[in-house]
Amino acid sequence: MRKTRPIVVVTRRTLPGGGLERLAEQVELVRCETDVAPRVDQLVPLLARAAGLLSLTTDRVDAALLDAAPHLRVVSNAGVGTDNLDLAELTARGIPAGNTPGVLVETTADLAFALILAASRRLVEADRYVREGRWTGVPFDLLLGQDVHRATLGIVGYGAIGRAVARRALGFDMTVIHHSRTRRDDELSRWVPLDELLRTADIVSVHTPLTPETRGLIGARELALMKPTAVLVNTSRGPVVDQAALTAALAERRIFAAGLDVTAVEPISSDDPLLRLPNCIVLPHIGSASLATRSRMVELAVDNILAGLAGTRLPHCANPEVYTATGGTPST
Ligand code: 8YV
Repeated sequence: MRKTRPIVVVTRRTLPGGGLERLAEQVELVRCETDVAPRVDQLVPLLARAAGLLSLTTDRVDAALLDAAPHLRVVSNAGVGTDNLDLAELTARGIPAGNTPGVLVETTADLAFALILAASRRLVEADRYVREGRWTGVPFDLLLGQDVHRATLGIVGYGAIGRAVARRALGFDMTVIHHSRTRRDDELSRWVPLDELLRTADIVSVHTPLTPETRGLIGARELALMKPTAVLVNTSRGPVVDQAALTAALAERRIFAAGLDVTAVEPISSDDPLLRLPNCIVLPHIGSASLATRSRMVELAVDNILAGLAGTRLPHCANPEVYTATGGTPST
């Protein structure tokens, strides 16, 4: 008789790459029939017998959801951010949670740099100008932007992605400064207090995870410290920046422009005032969205699921304390 396979719920119909096919060879895969985050009432009925949950960073995994999954042995997020997971609750229940650090660093840094260039040089506005048939002559002061080369780049949150952006900045002869919890200079960049960074930088790029300490880190006071010519780029999490304060600063031209891959609420409402501002670029959270990188993220998420089901340590565990808190035996 064939051994019953553990049930793993995946919160999407499909994910890029071959990871899910590999997973399906070893488990009973239950897919949510949706391409976007499922509603809780869609997800809950699937979880009753689930041993594993493969989630994305847009799926909230909290106590209420976990109550519906009494047999869960592992949660695996296909993403590096874990602010969608209640890690304390998972640890208390002895459930290890995986994430996918490393593989998306360079792809996300590419996008941050694309936003730095696009917002500084007004690329989206310029493209619209051409498409709207307004390119009928070339006024000398047409779409004047800010230079990126030799500018000062201020990186807020100096982890792997922040450092990858700093490396790219060297090719543009930029001066790089950063602010992070750890006060440490390196060969790429000098640590400075946040206020000094905001006053000095021509371009501010945000790369902190979302935590209680970083929520609203860039608010009205911080925006007021920035130069009127400054550009703000955020590819981390929307709530790190106070969006109402940013909207006001951009509308009143107190800073030059913003490039956002993330917003306070995702998806952003189509009538959000931010979308009416010509000096703001808004992307639909595509930082890690290259085919190769998203495929690798799924592969890592699958590795984490399989390790969790086998009762071995997850290759990338976001709550390693689960192994000590439960005396080395996470929930089985
Ligand atoms: C998301 C991200 O995973 O990894 C993260 O933390 O924010 C992204 O890479 C991606 O948008 C899929 O939800």
